Amino acid sequence: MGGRKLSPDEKLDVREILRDLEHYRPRRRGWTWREKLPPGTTLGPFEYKETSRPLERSVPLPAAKYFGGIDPQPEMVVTTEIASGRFEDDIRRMRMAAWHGADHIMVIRTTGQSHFDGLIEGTPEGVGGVPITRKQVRATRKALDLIEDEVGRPINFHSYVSGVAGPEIAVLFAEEGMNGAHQDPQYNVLYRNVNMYRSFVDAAVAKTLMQWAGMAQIDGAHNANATAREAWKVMPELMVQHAINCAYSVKVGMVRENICLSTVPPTAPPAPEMRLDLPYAVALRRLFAGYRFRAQMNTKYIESSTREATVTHTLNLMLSRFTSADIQSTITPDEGRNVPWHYNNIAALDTAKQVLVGLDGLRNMVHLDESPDGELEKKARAITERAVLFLEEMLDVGGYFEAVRRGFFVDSGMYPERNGDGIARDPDGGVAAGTIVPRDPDYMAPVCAHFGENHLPEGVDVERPCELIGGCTLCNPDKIVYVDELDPTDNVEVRLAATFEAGPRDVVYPEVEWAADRIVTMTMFWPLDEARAEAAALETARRLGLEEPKAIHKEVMHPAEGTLVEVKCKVPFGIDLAGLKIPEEQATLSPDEIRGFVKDRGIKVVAATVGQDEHSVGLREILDIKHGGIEGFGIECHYLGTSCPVEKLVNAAIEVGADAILISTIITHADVHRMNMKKLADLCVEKGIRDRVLLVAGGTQVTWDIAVGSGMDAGFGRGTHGIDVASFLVRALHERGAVGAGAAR
Ligand code: Z97
Repeated sequence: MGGRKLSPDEKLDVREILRDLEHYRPRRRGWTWREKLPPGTTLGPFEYKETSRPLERSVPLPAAKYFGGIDPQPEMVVTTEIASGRFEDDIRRMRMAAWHGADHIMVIRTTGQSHFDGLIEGTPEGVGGVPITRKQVRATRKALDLIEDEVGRPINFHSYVSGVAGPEIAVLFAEEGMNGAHQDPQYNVLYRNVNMYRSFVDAAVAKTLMQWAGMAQIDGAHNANATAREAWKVMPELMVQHAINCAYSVKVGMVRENICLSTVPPTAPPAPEMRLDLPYAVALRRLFAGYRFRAQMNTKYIESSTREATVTHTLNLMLSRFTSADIQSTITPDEGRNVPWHYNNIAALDTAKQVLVGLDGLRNMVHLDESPDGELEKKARAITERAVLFLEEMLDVGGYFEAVRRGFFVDSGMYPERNGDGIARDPDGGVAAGTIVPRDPDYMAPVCAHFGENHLPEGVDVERPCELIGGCTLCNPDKIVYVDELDPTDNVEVRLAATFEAGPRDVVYPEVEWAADRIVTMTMFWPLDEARAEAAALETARRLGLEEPKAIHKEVMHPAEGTLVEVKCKVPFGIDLAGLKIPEEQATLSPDEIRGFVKDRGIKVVAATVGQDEHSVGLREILDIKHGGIEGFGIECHYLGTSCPVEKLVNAAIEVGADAILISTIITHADVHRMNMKKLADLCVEKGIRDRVLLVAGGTQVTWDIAVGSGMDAGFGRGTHGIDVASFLVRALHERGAVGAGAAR
C-alpha cells in the first residue's frame, strides 16, 4: 500500500499503516483551506455561488442520481469529530468521512488528556478514553495521506493542546504534522483547574509552536456554552473569552488567518432559536472581523433523538449560511446517546453538505434586516454592549486573573446580572501552582520555536538555537525518539488479532464503532406506555437471541397509545461470506438515461390486471406519473383496466403496436397467476408477436423466477417501482436493437 494510491474496492490495511511507522515523516505542515470556485461555476445542470473544487472520489447525496450524480462541495472546510477509542478503527471511519466531504478530522478525547501531567509515550490506546500518543498521531496522519490522495483533497488533522503538558503536546503535534488544534488557556483555568498563571505561560509556548507549524487554532469559548446552566445567558461572556484568546494569540505572534473562534449557536428549539442565535452570530462576526470562524453545532440540548439533533443542526447550518463560517463543524446526531457510530459521523456530514449546498447563494436573494431599529440590529448591539461592559469591569477589578478569582466566568446570569455561581479559581491554587520558574540569565534551550527566549552567551551568534546541537527535533526529525506501545496485553497488535483477524477471514460481523463489535439496532413501536414498551422491546431482542439489549431511545407517541423504542444489541454470530447468496444485481438506469432512450425511440405498453383480479393499485403505481411510474419517463401507457381477458390485451398490443404487455395479478389461488402468464405467452406465440413484444408480470407474490418460468420476460414483486420496470424495458429493447420493435410493426 505504501506510496501507491488506494483503490476504492480495497480496504485500508491497518497493518500496512503500522509497518515501518518509526520512519514515517509527515509530508507537510500547516492548515489547508478549500480551493474555492468562482461564483457562477457550473456543475451538472446548475450554477453555484459558494462551492469548492469537487472531490475526485466521493459518495454524493442520495438524490444526486436525479442530477447526473453531481457532488458539489461547500466552500467551507467541513469537520467531523472521531474518537472511538481505537485509532485502528478510527482511520477506517476517517476514510468514509473523507468520501462524504470531511476535510477536517478532529480526534476528540473521551478522557481528559489535560489530567495527564506529561506527554504519553508507549501507552496503550483505549484505556478510559483516547490519550494522545505519538503512535496514534503518526499512524493517523499516515493513513490520512493515503486517504487524501484517494479523494484528491488535503485533509486537516486536528486535536487538543491543553493541560500542564500542553507545550509538550504542541511539540509533538508540530513534529508530527498535525494541522490544527484547540488551544485556549482559559480552558485549563476554568474547566481543568490548572493554575492560571501557569496556563498562560504554557499557552504562550504552545501558541508559538503552533504558529511555527502553521496550525489553525480553535479557541475554547464553546465550553462555556456547554457548561452554563442557561447557555444563551453567557453570550456576552463568550465574546470576552474569544477576545482574550484572540488578543493573546496575536501577542504571541500567531497570524489572524490561523486564529479561529469556536462559536456555537447558544439555543435550540423549542427556544425561538433564530431570534436569539442570529443576532449573536451577527454581533460576533462584526466584532471579530478579520479572524476565522469555526461554526460548531449546538450539542447541549441533544439527548437521544437523532431526528431532533438533525433539525437543530440544520438550523445551525442555516445560521452559517446567513452569516458565514470558515470551518463548519458537524456533531454526530447520536452524540447524546453513545460514543458516535460510523454511520452517524457520515449522517452529520451529509446533513452539512445537503443544507449548505441547498442554501448556496442564499444571501444573494435574502438580506438580513440590519436597519438600526430592527430587532436583529438592536439585539446584536445589546449583546456587544454587554460584552464591552463585562470587559471593562474585568479591567476595573484588576484584570483577567482577578476576574476569574471573583467567579466572573460561566455565571448563569446574563451580564450585567450575576447569580454568583460562576467558576471561581484561586490564582495561587490549582494544578501545578507555583511551578513557574524565572529564566536564568544564561537560560538556553537549543530548540526552535518553543520554550521562549534563549539568553545566549555573548559572542555566540547562531540563526537558530538548535544549530548548537546539530538541530532540534523540529529541524531534524531523525532525533525524535519513537516509543512504541509497551503494554503487552493492550496494544494495537493484540486488538487487531482480536477483531479484524478474529476467526476465519471470510466470516464477517456487523459493526458501528469497532471492528467486529457485532452491534445492531432495532426500531420498534409498541402500543404501550413508556416503561412497558421498553420492557417489551428488550424482551423481544432477548427472545430473538440477541445479546446485551439496551434501549437507546424512547419517544412517547401518546401516553396510552404507544411508544417508539430503539434498541441496540449484539448479534451472537458472524456471517460466513462463502454461504451468502447474492441475487443478481438489477441496477436501475438513471431517469435521464431512460428518458433519453424513450425520447429517441418511443416505448408503448399495454397494461391490465388479468383474470378475475380487481387489484389495480400496484399496477397503477407502476404506470402513473404521480407515483414515479413509467409514464413519467415518456412511456406511452394504454391501461385496459381490471380483470381484463388475456385476449383483449394481446389484441390491444397489436392494435397500438406495443413494445410490451404488462400484466398484474395478486390472486394466486389455485396457481391462477401462473396460468394467466402461460396463457399470455402462448397467445402471443399463436398470434406471431412473441418475438416482438416483451411480456412483464407483476404482483405481490410474483418473483422473477416464477414469471420467467411461466413464459414471461420479467417478473416484479413487492417493492417494485416504476423505474425498475422502465429500466428493464429500456435494457431489453436496447438489447433487441431496432429489430422487430413493436407488436404491429
Ligand atoms: C469541540 N465538541 O467542538 P481534554 N481544549 C479545548 C477544548 O475545547 C477541549 C479540550 C482542550 C467539542 C469537543 C470539548 N472540547 C469536546 C479548548 C474539549 C480537551 O482532552 O479534556 O484534556 O481537553 O471541540
